Amino acid sequence: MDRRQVIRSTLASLVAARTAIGGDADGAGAGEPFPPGFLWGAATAAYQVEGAWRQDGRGESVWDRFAHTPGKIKNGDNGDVACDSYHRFGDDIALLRQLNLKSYRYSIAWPRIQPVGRGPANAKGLDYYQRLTDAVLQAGMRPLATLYHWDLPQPLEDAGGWPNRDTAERFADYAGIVARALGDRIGHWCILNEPKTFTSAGYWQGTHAPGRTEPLAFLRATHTVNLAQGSAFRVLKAANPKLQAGSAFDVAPMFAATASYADLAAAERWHKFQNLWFVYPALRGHYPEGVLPADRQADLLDWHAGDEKIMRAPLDFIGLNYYSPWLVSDAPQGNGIPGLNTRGQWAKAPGVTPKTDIGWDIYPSGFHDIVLRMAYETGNLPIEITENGAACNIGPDARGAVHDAPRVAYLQSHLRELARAIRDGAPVRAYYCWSLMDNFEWAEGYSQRFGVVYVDFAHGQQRTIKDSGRWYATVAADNRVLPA
Ligand code: IFM
Repeated sequence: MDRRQVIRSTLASLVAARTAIGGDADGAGAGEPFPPGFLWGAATAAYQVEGAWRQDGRGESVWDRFAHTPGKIKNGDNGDVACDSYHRFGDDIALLRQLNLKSYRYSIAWPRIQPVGRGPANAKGLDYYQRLTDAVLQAGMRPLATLYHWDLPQPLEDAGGWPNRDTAERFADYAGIVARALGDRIGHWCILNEPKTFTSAGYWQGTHAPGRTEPLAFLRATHTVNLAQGSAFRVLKAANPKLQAGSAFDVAPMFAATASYADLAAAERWHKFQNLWFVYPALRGHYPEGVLPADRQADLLDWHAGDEKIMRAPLDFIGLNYYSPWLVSDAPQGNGIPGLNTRGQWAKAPGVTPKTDIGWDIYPSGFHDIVLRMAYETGNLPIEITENGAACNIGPDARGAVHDAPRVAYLQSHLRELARAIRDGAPVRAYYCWSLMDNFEWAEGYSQRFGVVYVDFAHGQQRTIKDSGRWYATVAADNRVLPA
């Protein structure tokens, strides 16, 4: 067997094993109630839904610049208008209510608050988020606000971006402005969304804004982001000691491609680098052992004495975003990151697991596994599933209805696995599907639809609840996962 065949057969046997023990089987968690008070919600992010990119004093972000650069986004799309949620947030909150949801996760756009990334607050930007938040509260929902869902003010990128340590201080200033203005009404905060993805796609692979392909800058960006996370945590608490703060970490179970020692070791290294790199600094004040040689910390990360105190933050909860597992194999040739013991590469498993329309593996029991693993890694901190969902690009039929059965199946199978994880002891208290509505899917533009609500971008932004939305509404109402 060549390596590709080995990977395929390994994943095939994993799938078979899971099914045999009930992990993916239809009966797992079916009809099982979630804990009383479990919070059902839906998530969006500012650049993906708001539009109004130049309105009311908003400054330019790295995503405006990236999306306006020809060739960066599929079909030349951008977030200039997106779902026009800036003007339609009342309609969107009404949709959340129709879906029986009790929480809305949305993000605050830094360039609306500080148009050039530093200096005084833009009153109109703050006013927008005050109105949005008040509307969420009036609808009887809990707001969960994300401080950073990737829209770095472009002037800060021009000054070096996340690889520049100063960006951590700028972020803390921004967090302070927002916390003082909104900390009286928003009790729950995600400081960062997916730090792994925005640093690696933005500074290493260059597929996301700001589109840089500089491995060392990427490593330094990760460290600045960890400093920013710790500083913002303290600033939030200073504004209101009662509020709860965490971050939304994108995590994936790392399966070794084969049972060889080399692949097992690579999978473990990759777990530390991809799942724990932004968690341990906050909870323990250091990076996961075995990845970063101690004598390289200063030059690879631009580490200064005392950084362990800055990045440490006793997060109140952990947000987890789960979509797909990774299959990891050793990569003797290295992976282009200098100095770090991260040797390894990950792969999808062509032809083995089903895929969503964006091409991501569908592997529900991986959700159970990573939730439990992260519960263990974080000492059983409360967990909120801050994102989970699928791209499914089915549009309306002749009568305008959207029968997105593959998304229903995806959500159903994953929620059953979540129920199983809770039964196995994971302290999960909330779940947000990604996403409330179809929106700007970063480098994929509008080509990938993740919403449980359809958005007709070409014809007046009309919103239509999909079959998946209707099904999810019954889950939220009954607090249990029923058959579709
Ligand atoms: O759309 C994104 C979101 O912004 C971050 N998490 C993954 C989603 C799907 O790619």
